[in-house]
Amino acid sequence: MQPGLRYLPGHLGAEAQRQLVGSLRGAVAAAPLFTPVMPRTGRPFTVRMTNLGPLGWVSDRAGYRYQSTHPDTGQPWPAIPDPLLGLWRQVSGYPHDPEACLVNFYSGGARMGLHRDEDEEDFSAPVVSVSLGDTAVFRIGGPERGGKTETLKLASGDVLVMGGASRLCYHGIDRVLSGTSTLLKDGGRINLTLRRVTKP
Ligand code: MD3
Ligand code: FE
Repeated sequence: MQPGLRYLPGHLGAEAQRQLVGSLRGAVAAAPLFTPVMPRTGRPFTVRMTNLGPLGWVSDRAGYRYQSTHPDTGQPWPAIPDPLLGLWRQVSGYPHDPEACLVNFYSGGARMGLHRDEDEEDFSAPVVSVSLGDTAVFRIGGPERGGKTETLKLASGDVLVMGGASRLCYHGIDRVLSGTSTLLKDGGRINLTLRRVTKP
């Protein structure tokens, strides 16, 4: 495993997972999932997204960026729920709160190609990820494209902390294994990534 990557399988118990899904339902009602498109080409992502917190990550023909409002409603993103702030304070080892929580929703055949998270200014903060719902096949490589990669299955309640050298590693989601969890009524997978965007 990459230095700086911490895998916490089953970190969230069933009740904590259900509570999170409950807060996400309210948030998604206020800030609906949108389908981002690739810069320049306009090709749609297979993953739908929304955000929580003062800043949210968006992608459209103009590029990737963080912004304070939802691209369709123009409204500020809903707040990051307290239990997620508590998780960040517990596992991040970083002395400031996150500014963004990207919510990725994977249904059926959704996937995410290999990429690096590099739109943030502060790479000294880790990215903290929470998986909910169906199990995903997660792929992680090194800091260069085209290097050797390995896979890890991410199940509901698993937490990953990507700090240190792992923070700038290539990673993606190969596929989601449908029917592996009953947490979400209609199946699928939610991934939450808590991020620090600006330098404090
Ligand atoms: C490793 N999300 O939102 S989470 C993303 O499951 C993203 O939705 C995937 O990649 C998902 O950008 C993977 C795990 C993850 C997140 C950020 C990382 C792994 C990472 C940053 C650096 C290295
Ligand atoms: Fe990523």
